[in-house]
Amino acid sequence: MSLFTSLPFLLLTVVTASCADTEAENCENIQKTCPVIACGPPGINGFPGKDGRDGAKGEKGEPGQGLRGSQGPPGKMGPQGTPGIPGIPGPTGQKGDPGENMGDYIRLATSETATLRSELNQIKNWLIFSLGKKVGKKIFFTNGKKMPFNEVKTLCAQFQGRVATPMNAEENRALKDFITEEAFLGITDQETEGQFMDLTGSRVTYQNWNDGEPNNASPGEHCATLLSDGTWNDIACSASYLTVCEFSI
Ligand SMILES: [Ca+2]
Ligand SMILES: [Ca+2]
Repeated sequence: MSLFTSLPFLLLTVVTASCADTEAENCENIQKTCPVIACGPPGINGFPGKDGRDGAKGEKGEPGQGLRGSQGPPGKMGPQGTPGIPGIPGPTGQKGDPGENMGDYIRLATSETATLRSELNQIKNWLIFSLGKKVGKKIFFTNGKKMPFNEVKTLCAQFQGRVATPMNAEENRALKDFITEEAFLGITDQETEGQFMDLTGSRVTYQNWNDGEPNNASPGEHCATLLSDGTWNDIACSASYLTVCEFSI
C-alpha cells in the first residue's frame, strides 16, 4: 500500500481513537465539525474520581431523643446584692393592756421616795444642830476660815450657795448669833460708789450700818462685814474675814 492510498485510513483511525473516550453527545458534536467522522460504541465507565473538598457547615440540628443526664452539683454562690428599699410601715397596733405589776411598782417607788425624803430631812437637822444656823427659809454655814471677798464668793458658789446676806432684822440677828468673829456680807458698791447691791445685782433694801458707816475709807472700801454687835461696816474687799455661806431650804 502506498502513502497516498493509506492516508484516509490513518485519519479515520486518529479520529476514531479520539472519539472513543467521549460521551456519545460529544461525538455527535464532533461529527458536525469533523470532515470525516465515524463514532464507535461508548466506552466502559472509568474509576471514581478523588473526594471533593468539605462542604459549608450545616444548620444546628434538633435536640436528640436520648435519655437526659443527671443534674450536676450546685454552682458557687454569687456576690451579695444591693439592699432593697425600706418597706412601708405597718399599721399601728392596738393599745396594750396595762402591766399587771405597774401599780405595785408605783406604790414601791412612792414608799421609797418618802423614806429618802425623811432621811434627808433628818440629816439636815443634824447639820443645822451641829454646824449651821437656820432662819426662815435659809441656813448659814461656815468653814471657820478667813479669806478675801472674791474667794468667799467663789467658794459659796461652788456649793450652790451665796455669801451670807441678811434681808431683814431677823436674819441679821440670826447671823450675829451664829458668827464668833467679823464676817463678810454678800453686798458691794463696786459698780457705783455708795450704792450697795447684793450678788444678784439688786439694790439692798435692808441695811444696818454702824455709826459713821459706810465711810469708804482710803484707799476705798467696797465690801462689807457684820460686826460682833450686829452692825455693818464697809471694808476693803482684799482684806480677809470669816467665810459664811447661806443656803435655801
Ligand atoms: Ca465704797
Ligand atoms: Ca468703813
